Amino acid sequence: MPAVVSAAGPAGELGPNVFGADSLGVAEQLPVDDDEFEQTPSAWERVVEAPASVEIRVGAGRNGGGGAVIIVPEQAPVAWPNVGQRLAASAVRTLLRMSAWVRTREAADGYGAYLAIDYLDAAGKRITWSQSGSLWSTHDWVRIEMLGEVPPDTTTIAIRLLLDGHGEAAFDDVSLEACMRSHPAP
Ligand SMILES: [Ca+2]
Repeated sequence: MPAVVSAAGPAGELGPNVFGADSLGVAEQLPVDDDEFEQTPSAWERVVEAPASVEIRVGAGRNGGGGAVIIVPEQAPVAWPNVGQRLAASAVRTLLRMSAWVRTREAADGYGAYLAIDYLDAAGKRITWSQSGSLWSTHDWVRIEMLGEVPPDTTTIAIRLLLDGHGEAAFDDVSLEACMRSHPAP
């Protein structure tokens, strides 16, 4: 008789401590200014060097509304043009969940379009960062989500929507949540 191997793995591993939505605890929505890119002037900071461009404009978003669009022409260096904004940091070890809708057109030559959170100390120096998976080539609107954890000494975070590469990426409907741990940090 061949040994029977369960595709689900040892049953003993499927206990209450399996990582997943249940382990994130209660999520609290954090305020993101102009999260739908519909305000003028917008609270978003644009970080870009010509000939790349970052614009917040009507028609660039979902359903014809406002959105942020990053365009990097072929002759521009591959860098990290982005729209971002700073917020006071949640407590150390808080899990953050950020999401946004993203669309790309012929994104290539780099990591692609993605989301990131920078963790900054009191002097404004970046301690580290978290980033999402990326989208490239040409894709219609898709929601990208990422998780990050606030490291020690963080006083400010900066959320960013980026395009590393050539091509075009548009972003809309940004959400940021703090997920309270069910167990206190040691
Ligand atoms: Ca919008």
